[in-house]
Amino acid sequence: MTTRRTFVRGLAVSAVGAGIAGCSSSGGSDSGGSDAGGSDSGGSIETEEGSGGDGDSGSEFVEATTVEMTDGLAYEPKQVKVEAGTTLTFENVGSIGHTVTAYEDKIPDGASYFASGGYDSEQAAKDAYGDEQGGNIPKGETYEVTLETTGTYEYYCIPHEMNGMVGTIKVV
Ligand SMILES: [Cu+2]
Repeated sequence: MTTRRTFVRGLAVSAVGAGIAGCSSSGGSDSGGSDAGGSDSGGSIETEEGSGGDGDSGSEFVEATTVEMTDGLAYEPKQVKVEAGTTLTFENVGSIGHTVTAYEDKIPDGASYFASGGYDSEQAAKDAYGDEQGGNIPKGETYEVTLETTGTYEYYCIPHEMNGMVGTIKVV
């Protein structure tokens, strides 16, 4: 028991650290901006707009069918990639309750809305959580969602959004 708990906590801590490192490295690119200025003015912007697929940035997305929710207030992996029609399972491996709540304006056009508790809108999910913790996924419980529409979905944990508990699913 003790060993397992230590292991889980260690994972959570390292994931948070990675997240922070990721943020600060992208934000910190200003400091190195002096050498980037000259060479970047070429066609790189046109290329990005033209392709639109974003397939090259896939290295940040992990192929997985299970996302763990931890006491470190994080989804692991934070960025997950699945094939359309795959069932994705969110599992609470810690003791603190969480939700999986899609941002209604950050899912692909035409995609079905999803939220733990089965709510059909973000507002309904937020209201239900505020009223009676509707949609809460307690310790040891899971929530499953099957996404059919390709594209990128962003979601969050209602009680821990302010702690950075957000995630992204890319359906391909
Ligand atoms: Cu949470």
